[in-house]
Amino acid sequence: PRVIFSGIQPTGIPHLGNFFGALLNWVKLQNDARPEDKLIFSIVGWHALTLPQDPQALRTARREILAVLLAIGLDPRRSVIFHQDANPDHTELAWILNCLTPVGKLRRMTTWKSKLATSRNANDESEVDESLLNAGLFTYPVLQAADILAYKATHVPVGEDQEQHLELSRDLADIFNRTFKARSSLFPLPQHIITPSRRILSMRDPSSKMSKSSPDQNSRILLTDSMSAVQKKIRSAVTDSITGVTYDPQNRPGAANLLTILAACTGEDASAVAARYADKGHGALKADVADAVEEVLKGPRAEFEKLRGQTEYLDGVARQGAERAREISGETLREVRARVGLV
Ligand code: AQP
Repeated sequence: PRVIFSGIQPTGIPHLGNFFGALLNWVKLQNDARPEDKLIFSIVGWHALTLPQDPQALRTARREILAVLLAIGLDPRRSVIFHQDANPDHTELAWILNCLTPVGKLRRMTTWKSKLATSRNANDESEVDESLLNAGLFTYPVLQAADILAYKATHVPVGEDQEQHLELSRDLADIFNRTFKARSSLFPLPQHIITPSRRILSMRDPSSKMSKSSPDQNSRILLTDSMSAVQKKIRSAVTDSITGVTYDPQNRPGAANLLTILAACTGEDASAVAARYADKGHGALKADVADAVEEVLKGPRAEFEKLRGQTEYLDGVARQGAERAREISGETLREVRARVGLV
């Protein structure tokens, strides 16, 4: 049987990028799973802390994101849905894995390198300055490995950008298995399930991805946005001044992004969608994208509105999810402690 694990950070309400890049696939995996498969989905609060978070905003995001996960169709009777920060097994395992992780491996992570590249010495701009970055950001991939290995996950649905982190999870599983040999290996090596959809870009700046934490509200379409907000954001999406519509992500990223979104909504291929708009303008494309997005969002939005005020129900789902998560990870951690010599 498969054990599927994935996570999302409570850094704000999920947007269309999160939906097509991750969440929609979680729901599909859940609905297509065999009865013996385990599905574990985590809201990873400890990961969010690697960047500065306003405590009040974090509290709200934590609750709202749970409501969004339920609203899009994750079912707490079928999937374990829980807050990472309600299960200390993750941090305990992360510590043990930290002690097996070569620093050099973490320095080679592209996510770390790109953070480093933007962190410049105030006196000498040509020099990167590590002292401006926190250690959590550096060991983030180890915590991610702990998230996965605590449940002995076999399959992890992630975007291509996360492939290197998953590779590290496999390495750490292998290092642990070899360092603490017993009759059998403790950890299976987790495989990825690459999410089929393309990356969704910012509506305001198509050179960057759509992101929860961009300061520009109009750059992202939230899963809970009203119909008029969706229409407004799509109408004002940055495209180009070339006549006609073609799918050319390299030279026309804004228009390509709209085609990607439309294709994701209808389950088609972006170039096939583009062919239908060859003789039309951006205006017609935008109107259809807005309609298609509305069609996708209206169900989840209504469900979210219903759920968001049901604090007791949401707290109950979170509590039960954490209990079920701890049952599974608790078993792993007992084995880990025994192998390491901490009993
Ligand atoms: N623009 C995107 N297009 C496709 N997939 C995306 N994901 C994020 N942005 C896009 C996928 O969403 C999942 C959950 O992501 P996360 O919570 O770990 O956040 P992130 O990847 O760092 O990006 P966000 O959601 O925009 O948040 P912030 O701004 O806080 O960094 C992942 O599977 C991710 O690939």
